[in-house]
Parts: sequence; C-alpha cells; structure tokens
Amino acid sequence: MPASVIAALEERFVLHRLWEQSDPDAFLAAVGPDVRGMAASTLAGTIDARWFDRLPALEIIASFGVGYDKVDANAAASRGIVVTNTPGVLDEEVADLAVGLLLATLRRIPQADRFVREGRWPAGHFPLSPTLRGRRVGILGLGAIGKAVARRLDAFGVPVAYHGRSPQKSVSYEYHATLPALTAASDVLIAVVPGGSGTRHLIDATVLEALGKNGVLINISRGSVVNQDALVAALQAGTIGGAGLDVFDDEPNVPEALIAIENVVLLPHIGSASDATRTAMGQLVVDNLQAWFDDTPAITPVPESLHLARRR
Ligand code: 8YV
Repeated sequence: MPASVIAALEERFVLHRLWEQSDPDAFLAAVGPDVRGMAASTLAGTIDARWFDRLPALEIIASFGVGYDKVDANAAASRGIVVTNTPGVLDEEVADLAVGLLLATLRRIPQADRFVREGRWPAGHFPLSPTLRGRRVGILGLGAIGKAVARRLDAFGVPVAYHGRSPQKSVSYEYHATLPALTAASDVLIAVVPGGSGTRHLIDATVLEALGKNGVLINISRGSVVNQDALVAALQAGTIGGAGLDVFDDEPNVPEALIAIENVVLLPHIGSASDATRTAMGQLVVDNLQAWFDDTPAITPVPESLHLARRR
C-alpha cells in the first residue's frame, strides 16, 4: 500500500497497523471489535469469514486492486459488509505492461539484455527470435483491461479475437464462443480474466496444445487462471513456443522449473506497479473509505456489494 494511503487514512481515521504487529492474533483480539473499516492489499492473503468473525463491527473493506479474488465478497455481503475495489485507474497501465510483456517474450528482449551484459556479443550474434508479425492474437476476457490491450494491438497491425461470457456489441473483434475455439484461431493467447473459482485452470493442457508449438501465452491476470504444472510441462516439451508471465500460483514463489526455461519472461506481478498508478489506486481506496464514513455511497463497490453501497 503506498505511503500516501497510510498518511491520508491517518489524517481522517484511527489507523491500526496490523502489518506491523509481531503478534497479529493478540492485536486483533484487542482492537478487532472496534474496527469499522479495512484497507486491504490483495497480497495480504485471503479475507473471508475467519476475518469477519474477529471484526464484528466491520462495515467496509476497501481492497487495493481491481481483482478481488482474495476477498470473499459474497460472505462479506451476507454480513452486510461492502467491498470496494479499484477499477478504471489501472487499465491503461496494465495494458501497457501486457503489450510490453508480449514484445519482450516474442523478441526475447530480457534474454538479449542478458546477452549484452554477460559480454557474449563479441563472440557472436544473438539468435534470431520469433515475431509478432503475421500473428493472430486471442484475448481471454474483453473487459476494460482486455479492451485497452486490444486497442494497442490494433496499432500493431495484428488481428484480434476474443472469448468471454458473451459477445460484445461495442467492439468489432471476432468473438469465439469457447476458449478452445479462440485458441485454435490464435497464435498468441493473452489472459485478462479475473481470478477466482469461475476461471480457475481455464487454461489447461488441452488449451496449451491447441495454442500450438509456435504459440505464446501471456498471463497478466491471475496465476490461478492457468494450470501452472501443465504450462511447465508444455514449455518443457515444446508443445507451446513461449510464455510471458506476470502472475503465478503461489506468489512470490516461482517454481525452479519455470526459471530454468529460457523462452519465458517472468515478472514479479508488476502490471499496475508504476508510482503514478499505484498512487491513483491508493487514492481510490482512501476515497471509498471516506465516502462511506461521510455517509455518501461507496464509489466503486464490487458487483456482490452493489445493494449495500449506500450506508444510510
Ligand atoms: C496489484 C492487481 O498488484 O489490481 C489488481 O488486481 O493484481 C494489481 O494491480 C495488487 O492489487 C496489489 O495488491
């Protein structure tokens, strides 16, 4: 959470710093009954009924991030707790990173950088790379971030198609009713769907096989969307051509097997991680809490909380 969030919250509220406690359980037992609002990073772990039991006065959870798969928003709603996230303010930033990761993966930019740094250039040329030219790009999940990725790819002159729950009237990209159909028609698959049980392991061994031996997977959504073991196996066997990953199953732990593969680019979940965008996300966390305790509606409630967004 940016320092600006902590400073802004401290100005307005009594802020309990759970992340600084050596004995969080004892701390929660002491202050938990008084806590009415929570600012939560999605990196902090799962926020579910076990938390709600210890925070009986909790009214609102302002989650830092657009994806809120770590917050059980249905369990919160059943206790009358509103959940907010930070949509909109990070779309363009995450889309920039997605396209950067795609180019880095195809043109092997990090590998080329390592080649120069390691002094290997004088001994011979860097190997020729695959290309974006002539590729068809499939986007899994054409929400706000997916659309921002697609707009960028338009400028790169490559055809874009997508799969999601339903076709969207506002776009002219080709729609595929199933993920296997999208994958069969794509040379690049970019995952931009939210995490959670509804999308868990959507990208499995069968999908990876359909992507093909020159196919490339880019994942900027959640590690859970991809069966990571199947991905490692596909990369090791050469069933797919490469992968660019910003997200993993058990962050911050990345399997040695992935690290050992040369034709992957691995990033430490930095999709939204610019100073400006993280500050904007943090401001939305603060604004949601302030709006709520000013008795005006929460600004960006998640769908499960829509009916609760008005405090009075
Ligand atoms: C952040 C994200 O890394 O918005 C999201 O869903 O995954 C990222 O922007 C994360 O929220 C930080 O806690």
